[in-house]
Amino acid sequence: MRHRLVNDSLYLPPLMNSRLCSCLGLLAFGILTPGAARAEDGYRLWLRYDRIADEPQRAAYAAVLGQVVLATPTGTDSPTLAAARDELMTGLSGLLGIKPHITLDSSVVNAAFAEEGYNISLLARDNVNTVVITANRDIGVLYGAFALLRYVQTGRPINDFAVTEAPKIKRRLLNHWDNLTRTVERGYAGFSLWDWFALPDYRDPRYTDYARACASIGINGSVLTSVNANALVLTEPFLVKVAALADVFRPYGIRVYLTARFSAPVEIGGLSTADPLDPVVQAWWKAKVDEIYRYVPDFGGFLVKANSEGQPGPQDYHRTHADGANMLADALAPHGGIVMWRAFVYDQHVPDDRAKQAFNEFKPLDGMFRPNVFVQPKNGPLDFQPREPFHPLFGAMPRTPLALEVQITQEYLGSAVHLAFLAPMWKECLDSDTFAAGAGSTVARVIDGSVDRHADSAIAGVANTGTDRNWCGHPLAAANWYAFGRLAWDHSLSSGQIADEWTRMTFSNDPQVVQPITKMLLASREAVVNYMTPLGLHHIMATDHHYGPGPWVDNLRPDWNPVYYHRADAIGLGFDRSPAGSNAAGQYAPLVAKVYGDLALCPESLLLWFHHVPWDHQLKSGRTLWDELCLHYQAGVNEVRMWVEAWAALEGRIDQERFAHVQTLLRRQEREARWWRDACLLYFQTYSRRPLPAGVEPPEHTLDYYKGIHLRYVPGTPSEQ
Ligand code: GCW
Repeated sequence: MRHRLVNDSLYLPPLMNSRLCSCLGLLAFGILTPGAARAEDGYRLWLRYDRIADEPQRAAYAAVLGQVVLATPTGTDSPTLAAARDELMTGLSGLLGIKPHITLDSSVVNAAFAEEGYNISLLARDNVNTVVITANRDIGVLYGAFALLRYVQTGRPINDFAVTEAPKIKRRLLNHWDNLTRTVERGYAGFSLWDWFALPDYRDPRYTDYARACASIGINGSVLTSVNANALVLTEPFLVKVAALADVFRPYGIRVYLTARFSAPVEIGGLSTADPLDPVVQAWWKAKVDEIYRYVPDFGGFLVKANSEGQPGPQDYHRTHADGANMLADALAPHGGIVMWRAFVYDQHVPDDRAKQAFNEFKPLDGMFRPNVFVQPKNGPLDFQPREPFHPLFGAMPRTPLALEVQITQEYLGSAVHLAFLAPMWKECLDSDTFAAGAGSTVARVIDGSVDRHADSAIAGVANTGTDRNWCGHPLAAANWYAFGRLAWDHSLSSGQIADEWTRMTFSNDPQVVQPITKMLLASREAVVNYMTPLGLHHIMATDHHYGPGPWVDNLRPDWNPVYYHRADAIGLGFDRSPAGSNAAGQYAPLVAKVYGDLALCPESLLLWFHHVPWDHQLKSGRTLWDELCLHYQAGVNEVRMWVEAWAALEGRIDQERFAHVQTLLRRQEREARWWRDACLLYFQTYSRRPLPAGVEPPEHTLDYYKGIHLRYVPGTPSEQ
C-alpha cells in the first residue's frame, strides 16, 4: 500500500483545511434538527445515524470521509471486515449523505498494537483525503470503524481522528442472568433476548443488533445464561442453539460463555456424584467441554456460582473452591477456555459478618488456582448496593487474576423505573486505591493485570437488556450498558465524558439537550444513594424484589434482614465494622484499614457501613448524625424534583415519544423518592426519638402505612418467575 500514515497531524490540501477549520467551531454547537423531533422508540440505541442537519458541519465531515481504507496485515476480507464496511456505509451515508468508497488493503502494522487495538489516520492519498483504519486484526478495524462513527456522531473535531487506541482489559463481558424459560433474574426490560425455542432455526435479527451494540463499545464476551444455572444448557439440544448465537456474534468479536451448574454430572450426566476430585467426574467434564468446543470452536469458558445461595458446589463434597474451579479449568485449558469463579459466597450458618465471608473464604486460596481461573468478586463485599466500599479481595490475591463484576441492571437502584447513571459508581470502585503494592494500586490496575503482572484480565457487567423495544426499559438506562462497555475498554475515561458521548449519540448535539441530560445523569447515582441509603447505609430494601424501602424487616434468615445491616438502636445507627466490631475494615491494606476503621477518618459516605454512630454524633457539617441523615434523604428528593423541571424544558427539543416516557418515569421517581425518605425516616425516628430538622418535609403517611405496602409481581423477581 503506497501511503504515509499520519499520526498526530492532519494533512489536508490547504483549501480544504481552511474550510474545515471554519466549520470546526460549528461542530460544538449543533443546532436542533427538524429530524430530532421525530418519534423514536429507542431501538437504535446510540447507533442512530440521522443526517447531520448543520450543512457546513456535514460538508466538513463529508469532505474527508468519502474514502476509507481498512488496513490489516493481510488485507484479506472477512465477515468482521464486512461488518465494518456495512456499519461505515450505513453510518456515513446516514449521517453525511455520502456513499463512502471503502477499500481493503494490507499495511505495515505497528508491532506495538495490541490484539484488538486500532489506529485511525487521515492522509491525502493521490491528493484525495482518505481515512485509514489500521489494525493487527480485523476486529480492531471494526472497533476503529465504530470509533470513527462515534466521533462524527458526537461532533468531535476532525484532528481527533488521528488516534491509536487499545483496550486496557482483555475480556469485557456481559453476564446475562437469563433463564432458559426466557425470564431474566433481576431483569426489568422484558424477557430474555435469546429465543431458545425458536433457535437454532430462527435467528432473530435482533441478535445482530445486540452484537453491533456490544461491539460498538468494545464488549467481546457474552455469558448467555444465569449464574443460578440450569444444567440443561449443556445438553446437545441447547448447545446447537448456543452455537447458532455464537455464529451470529462471531463477526462482531463476541465470544460466547456459559454458566456451569456444578451438579451437572449428576443432573444430566447420570453420575452419582459431582465430587471434583473424582476421576469419573473429571472425565465427564472433559468430555462435556470437548463436546461444547465441537459446537462452538471459540467458546470462551464457564462462569460459576458455587456454594452460594443454595447453588451446588465443591463444598458439598468437602472440597474447596479451588478444587472445583481447577477441575473445570483442566477441562477447558486444552481449548484455551477460562473459568470465572464467583466470589459471591456467604452462609447464614457462618457467624461472622456477611461482608467478611468472601474474603475469609478466598484469600487463603490465593496461589492455588490454575492459570486459566479468574476469581470474580462483585465491586463491593456485600451485594451491588447503591454504595459500598470496594471489595477487600481486590489487592489481596496477587497470585490470582481477579475479574470485577458490576451490575448494570438496577436491582437495588430502582430497576428500570429510576434514573441512576452508574458510571460514577463504577469509577468510584475502579479508582479506589487498594494500596496492595503501594500507592496507586487502584482496583482498575488490579483487574487490568498491571499491579500483579497478569497477562489475562477481565471485567463483567450483569446486563440490563431484554426484549423491550428500547432494550433496557428506561429510555435513559441504555446509558449504563454504554458506560459499562466504555469503561471496560478504558477505565480512565471520566463519567462526564461517557455521559456526554452517550447523550449526543442517543439524543442530539444541541447543547440545550446535552447540558441538562448529562447534568442529571451525573447527579443521579448520588441522588439515589441519598434517598435510599445515605451515609453508608445498605441493604434496607424490601424483601425479595428489592424494590422500595423495608428497613423494618426482621423476619428472614438473619443475614437477609435489613435490621442486621443498619443496627438502629436507642444509641445510634450503623454496623460496627471497626476493630471494636466485626473488623471488616481490617481486611483492607493497613492504610485503608486505618481510614475505614477510625470513626474520625472514615469518609462520611461510608460512615454507617463501618461504624455504629451515636444519633447526636457531630458530622463535618456541624450537624448531628440524625439531622444529617434526614437532610440527605431530603436532598435526594430535591434533586429528582429538579430533573422533573429540567426535563420539561426539553419538550420539542427531543422526540415526543422518549420525552413523554422519561417524563412519566421521572415523576414516578420523585414520588418514590419521597416514599423512601418518609418510610426510612419514620422508622429510624422510632429509635432516634428526635424531630425532623428544618428543611425536611413532614411525611405524608404513617409508618404503618409504609409497612403495609406489599408489591407483587415486580419484574425480575426469581420467586415470582
Ligand atoms: O443480589 C443477589 C440477587 C440474586 C443473584 C445474586 C447473585 C443471581 O438478589 O438474584 O442471583 O445476587 O449475584 O448471585
